[in-house]
Amino acid sequence: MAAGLTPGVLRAQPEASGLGAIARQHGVTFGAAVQDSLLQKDADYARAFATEPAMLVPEWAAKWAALQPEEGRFETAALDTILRWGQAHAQPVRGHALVWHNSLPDWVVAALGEGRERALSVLGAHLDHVLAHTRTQIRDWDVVNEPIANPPGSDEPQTAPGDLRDTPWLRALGPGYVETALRMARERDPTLRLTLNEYGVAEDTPAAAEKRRRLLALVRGLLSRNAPLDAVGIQAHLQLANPFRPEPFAAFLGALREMGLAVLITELDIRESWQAPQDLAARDALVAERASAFLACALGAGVRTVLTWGLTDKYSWLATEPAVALPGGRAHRGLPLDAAFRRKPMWDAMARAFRGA
Ligand code: 9MR
Repeated sequence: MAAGLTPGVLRAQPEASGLGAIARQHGVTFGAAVQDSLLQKDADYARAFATEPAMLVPEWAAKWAALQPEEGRFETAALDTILRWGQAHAQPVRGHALVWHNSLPDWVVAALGEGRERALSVLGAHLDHVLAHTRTQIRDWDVVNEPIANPPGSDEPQTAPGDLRDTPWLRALGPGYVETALRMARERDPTLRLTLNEYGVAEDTPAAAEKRRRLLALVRGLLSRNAPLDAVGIQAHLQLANPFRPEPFAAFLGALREMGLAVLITELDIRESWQAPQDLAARDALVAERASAFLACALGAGVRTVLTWGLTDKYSWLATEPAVALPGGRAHRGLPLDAAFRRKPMWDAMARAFRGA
């Protein structure tokens, strides 16, 4: 210890290490979703991304509409910005997302309506180009995102019957589309980690319990047919309005791990409820408390990779997406840094959780 400094004084120094460095010391990888344009436009944003994460995932730049807006015209400049940043900062990049019903350009939706052969050829061409382009740097992709249908009682329940979400992919290729996409990815890159990513499976609600059951059934079926699947991503867009209880979530994570799969937390953020207290400290304490409970459970069940969906409240989809915004001009405080890039109690809660991992 430096002469003349008591431990109390040392503790009072602001912590220089980011969450990524803290997590790494305890065998955990912490990452965050990033927007390429902001890295170039906002120096505070760039500083936060240089300091905090040890892994990146593009919030937009690796989606279909970003990568192939017109058939055969591939646009990788935005993704390349993130890949270059990742290389410069020793932050590996994971890919999100190859097969999804959202952020699909109209031409893909139209092509998927033109029959199975056309759908397979469009998917194959996308995988050929994208996986070749990212091969040396992206070693983990969300191959299929959000395949499970929302059960009754969800925010956006699906009316069509079945465990799988009704999407252009399902309509074009049938329920085997998840397996087909995984096999096509494996054929193109035998050592790529293939991940299925899903939301709405973390909380203690009947809808989440049913969605967990559906996801486990899908995964069991895939593995029983020897489909190539390495990992499951749990998005974890948590809501304080929903209860969280560790037991059912830990049992679900345990079931996935017993099947030999890695489990990642891929998109953590925490939405407040309409009834949230007005007082900022009280609001932040509730968010931090949920982050603690959730991460203690996930890390205790063997999760070793945790990504938040952004770093700062300033640019969070919780602020920009009208469907999830809070009334009265209040902004959600669901990420580790506030809108002025200051560390919040959620940051402290995450650091503590990583230290306890
Ligand atoms: O945060 C993302 C937002 O900026 C995009 O407009 C939107 C559509 O591409 O996707 C948001 O990210 C979503 C992610 O890709 C999948 N899980 C839910 C995320 C929040 O909606």
